[in-house]
Amino acid sequence: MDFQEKLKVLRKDHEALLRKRNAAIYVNGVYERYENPVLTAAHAPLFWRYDLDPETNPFLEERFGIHAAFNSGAIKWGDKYLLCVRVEGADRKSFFAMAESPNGVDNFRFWDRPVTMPEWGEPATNVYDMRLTAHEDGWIYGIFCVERKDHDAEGDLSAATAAAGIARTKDFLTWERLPDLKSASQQRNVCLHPEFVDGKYALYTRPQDGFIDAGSGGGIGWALIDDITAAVVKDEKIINARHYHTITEVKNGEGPAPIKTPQGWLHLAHGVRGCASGLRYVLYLYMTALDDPTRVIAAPAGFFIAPEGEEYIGDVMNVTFSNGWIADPDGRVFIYYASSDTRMHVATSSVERLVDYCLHTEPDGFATADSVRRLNRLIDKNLGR
Ligand code: BGC
Ligand code: BMA
Repeated sequence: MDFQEKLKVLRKDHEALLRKRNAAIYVNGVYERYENPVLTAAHAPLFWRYDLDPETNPFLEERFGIHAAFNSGAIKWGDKYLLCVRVEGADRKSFFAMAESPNGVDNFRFWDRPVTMPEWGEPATNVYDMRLTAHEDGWIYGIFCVERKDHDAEGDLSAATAAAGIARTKDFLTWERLPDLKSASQQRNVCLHPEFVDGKYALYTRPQDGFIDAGSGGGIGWALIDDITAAVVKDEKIINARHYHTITEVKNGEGPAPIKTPQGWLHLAHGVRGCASGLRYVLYLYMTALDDPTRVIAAPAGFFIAPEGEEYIGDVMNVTFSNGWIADPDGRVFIYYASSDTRMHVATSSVERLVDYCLHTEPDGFATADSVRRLNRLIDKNLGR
């Protein structure tokens, strides 16, 4: 095949992938999964990957390898479902790129260019996992992890530091970069609460001892910020703690900004435990009070979404991670989650169903006997029906 014929085939296959319809799969009444991932590396435009000039690329080779499309922030923008995707190149650097869909479950397309994120301070080695928040101040904020080499750890090439980068936009094309969050500890999973609390900005944080270890960092934290253009964590309190022998034993972190419901703030988070095969990342839900977003009012036991089938497999195995969801005005909820640091999926539900799940799934009793008691209560109710 000559260059032009090969290119025609590539374009045809790419277009077919982008237009592929997605169908819901029944899971457990709480949410639906979908047949296909919503975004993969293969969705990246051909003009990002190939030099399309036969003079300079006679073999039609890829010149810029795209390796993964995962951990995406999400927001409804007019009638479009927008994702701010963590795209990772073959060179292990990730960057942000916007993608949009007309219906939230398929036909996602990347915008022509990735986000050019202005730098702040020492240029980042890597950026990832943006949480988008439409704040009541009128801006859309993106808070993301900024990774830089740890210059204090001489000789250790993997030593890094994680800080929360803060940027804001009104159109997702131009971003105003604000100073990174100042915090006594490293921060990887920071998310802005959508409303002012006591007249201040409020952040979900995740204090940690080192780059990887949460260590004494007890869980998901909360901090009030006087000035978002010079954000400093002064007091940080843990609102959602980690526990021994649960899905959050090693680490946990807030996902996207919580959804406001009549019964309370609905939160999506990830929990991590360690096992022989490495770290296992699963997703869970909890709720906090409307009049005090730091007071937990529901904490259903166990995971809400965990890897299944091909989701187990990828660059970093056994991971489901989410930093984006969208609640439509009609109550439908689109939960965007990534599997194994490789691809994006969607699960759908409704505010009503998710709140019902939170309020009627019993909390963890932290011991096996309690689990059996809970199970027997359900069996008592059901037997003879
Ligand atoms: C990776 C992240 C990961 C972090 C901690 C970073 O270098 O890019 O995906 O969460 O390390 O393991
Ligand atoms: C983390 C996250 C994600 C990633 C996960 C698994 O610490 O911040 O970027 O999905 O590790 O590698």
